[in-house]
Amino acid sequence: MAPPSTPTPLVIASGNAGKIREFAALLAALPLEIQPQPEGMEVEETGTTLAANARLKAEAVARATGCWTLADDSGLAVEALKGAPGVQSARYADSDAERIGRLLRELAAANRARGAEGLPPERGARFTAALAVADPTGRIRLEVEGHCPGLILEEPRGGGGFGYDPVFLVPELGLSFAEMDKATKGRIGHRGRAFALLEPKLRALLG
Ligand code: ITT
Repeated sequence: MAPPSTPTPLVIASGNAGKIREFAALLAALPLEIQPQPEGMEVEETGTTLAANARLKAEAVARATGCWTLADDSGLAVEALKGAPGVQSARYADSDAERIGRLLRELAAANRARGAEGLPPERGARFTAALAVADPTGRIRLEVEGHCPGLILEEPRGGGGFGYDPVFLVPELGLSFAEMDKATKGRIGHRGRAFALLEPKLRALLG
C-alpha cells in the first residue's frame, strides 16, 4: 500500500480575515496544508489592475516563504461611479463602515445628478476577484478571474460576511452577500466563481 502523501503547504497571501475565512472553506477538500502569510507582511499594491496586484502579492509572499502561494485582489466596480472604487476598493476609506458610507454617499450624489438630467437611478455593480498562484520560487503559475453582478442597496442589510457585503444585493436571490450563508456566497460570489475555475488547475499542479 502506498504511504499517505504529505499535504503540500499553500500560503494564503492576504491580511484580510474575511477573505482568509472564505478561502479556508473553498480549499477544505484539497490535499493542502493552508498557512497564513508571515505576520506583519504587507505588499504594496502598485498595479493598475486587480490581476496585476494579485500577481504582486503572490510573487512577494512566495519568495518570502519559499512556499506555493495563493493571492486574491478583489474589488467592487459601480456603474454610476464609472467603475469606482474598483482597484482602489481597499483604499477608498479607512474602515469597512467608512468605505460603505463613502460608497453610499457618492452613489446618492451620482444618482441625484442623473435625476437632474432626467435619467433614472443606476445601482448596478460588479464584484471581481483576481486570483494568482505562485510557485515556491515566486513564478506565477495560475491566474483566473471571477465576477458577480449585483445592485448596490440604499442601506446596509445583514450581519454576515465582510467588506462591502452588506450593501451588495444579488437580485436573483433577493439577498445581500451579508444575508447569505457561507455556502451560497461561496457558490455564486466572485471569489467562489474564480475558485471554481482555479480548482481543477490547482489539483493538477499540486495533486
Ligand atoms: P489583502 O490585500 O491583504 O488580501 P485587502 O483587504 O487589502 O486584503 P484587496 O486589496 O483585494 O484586499 O481589497 C479588496 C477590497 O474589497 C477590500 O476593501 C475588501 O474588504 C473588499 N472586498 C473584497 N472582496 C469582498 C467580498 O467578497 N465582499 C465584500 N467586500 C469585499
